[in-house]
Amino acid sequence: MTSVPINVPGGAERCLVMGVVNVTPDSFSDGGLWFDEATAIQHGFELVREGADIVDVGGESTRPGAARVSMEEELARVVPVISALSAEGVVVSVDTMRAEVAKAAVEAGARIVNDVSGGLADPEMPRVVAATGAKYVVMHWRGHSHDMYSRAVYADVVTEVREELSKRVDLVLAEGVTEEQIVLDPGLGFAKNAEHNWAVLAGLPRLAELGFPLLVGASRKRFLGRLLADPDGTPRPFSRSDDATLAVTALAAQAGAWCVRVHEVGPNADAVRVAAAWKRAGAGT
Ligand code: PMM
Repeated sequence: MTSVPINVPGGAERCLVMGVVNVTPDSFSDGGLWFDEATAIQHGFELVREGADIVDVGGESTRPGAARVSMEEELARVVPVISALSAEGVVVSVDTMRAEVAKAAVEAGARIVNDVSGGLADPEMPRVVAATGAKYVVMHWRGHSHDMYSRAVYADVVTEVREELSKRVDLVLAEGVTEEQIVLDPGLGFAKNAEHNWAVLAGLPRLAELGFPLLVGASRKRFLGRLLADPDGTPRPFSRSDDATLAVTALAAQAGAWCVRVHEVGPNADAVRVAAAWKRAGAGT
């Protein structure tokens, strides 16, 4: 397969929307909801109807503290869902850190490999992605979920994320991935506390200077719940942080993000259209 740009109607003018289907029993905000194969497939189609340009299918939770699943289990969770969605023309990405899962997913029709470890968890990943020609989301990551907060130490988070992503880019290019395949993601919440996440969002233009499209995954993350905490300090539950996600989406789109990864697709699809209309009007003045 050769490298294909993700050709989505309107994609050139607006930020894309990636809807999440976590085929897991334990993801942070939606664990267990789409664990059953048929329900996961149905949910994927529903996200497309709501306006998702891409459906991200994952079989391993990356929530803080999560334990890893076996490769066999991960394959069994994601491959049938990816096959069913891809067969109907849905642009699917696979959320995996394993090269073998990525390979099977692309064979099943996935066109994007979303590797939250940016190739660090499985050294085979860049070579495998290079051979498939799929788009490759390289996320900033410092280690597995069980102890990632101990790595949330930065003198200057934006500079360090930028440098570490740049090193990952050099490595994946050396393994045969092409520049056209690469999308970068600052990895909100991955080895980052709330303050780091806000700094990274404010620093998106500096990350964009690396010259690659940017994906932003803020949806329902804890730093939003912390921002909106009750006066007694109780964080807002993720189930009531979708409006805050929308605000991040609009601002990220305005800052030039290529794509936002979200759980609640409909309102976010509206938000990226609002941001695009605003930008178009600005370009005409
Ligand atoms: N976040 C999660 C999972 N996969 N992929 C990318 N590229 N970026 C992210 O920020 C990201 C991701 C964790 O979120 P979830 O468990 O709530 O889906």
